[in-house]
Amino acid sequence: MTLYQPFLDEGIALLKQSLDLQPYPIPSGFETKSAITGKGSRQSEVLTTSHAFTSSKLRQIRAAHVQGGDALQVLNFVIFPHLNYDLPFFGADLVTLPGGHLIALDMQPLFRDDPAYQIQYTEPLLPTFHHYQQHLPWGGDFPEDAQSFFSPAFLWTRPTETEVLQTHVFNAFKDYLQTYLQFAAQAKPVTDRDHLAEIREAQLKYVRYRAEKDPARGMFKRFYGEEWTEEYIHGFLFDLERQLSASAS
Ligand code: DBV
Repeated sequence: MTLYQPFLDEGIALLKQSLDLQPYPIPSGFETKSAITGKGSRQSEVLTTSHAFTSSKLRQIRAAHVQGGDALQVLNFVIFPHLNYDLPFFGADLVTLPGGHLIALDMQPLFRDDPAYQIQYTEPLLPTFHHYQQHLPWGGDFPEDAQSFFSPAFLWTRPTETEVLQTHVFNAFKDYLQTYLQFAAQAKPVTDRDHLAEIREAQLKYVRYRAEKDPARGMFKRFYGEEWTEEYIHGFLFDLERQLSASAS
């Protein structure tokens, strides 16, 4: 069963409807990766596929899709805007492990504590958030140092019924992405030098945090080894620093 394939398909379809979508290069060796886990009759394949696009306002739209049977399904889907837009990040972390489902859905702000920014990029999402929160209760503890990266519309839940993923979580994913695409459609390029510097700083802070604390690191290392994993994290999943140093040299 590939629980999250419909999310990936629907996400890409929504992107295509509203963006001038182009392919974003995936470093070779990372488009698909497979490993066999377990022993004897319990052997199974864990397949990770990568998907990536770019548009005039969105620097990197990328997804990592891990498929390893009923008890191992992950879709991590993130949008990183170009550095001359003040758009938030779109982030979906849809995770199914032997212990259950874990869903994180948000538009992560560049400037969390700026009231004008909140009015522009968080408040419009709050009715959607409150609607889904009725069906998707707060998922409990999560890492303290991650809190400053999430918006007040952070949907964080641990559904116990798989059906909830196919209904409420699927609808929430579509609504969050659609709202994000409306923000992107309205966004105007930033030209102020100081503001551009702030955006760059906030983007770097975010990707550094996510690369350093990637909760999938342990899983990827077990399946595919340390070298592949670190290269995947820094060269594809959270590649901003690499991209900036490549364009500076
Ligand atoms: N998470 C990623 C990427 C993944 C991924 C790139 C490609 O950022 C998967 C895969 N997330 C993934 C897996 C787990 C989680 C958990 C496999 C389970 C780890 C485990 O239990 O072994 C949101 N994801 C989580 C958790 C959170 C998030 C809070 C629980 C982690 C914990 O309790 O330690 N999304 C994640 C996050 C940010 C975000 C931390 C920060 C800004 O956007």
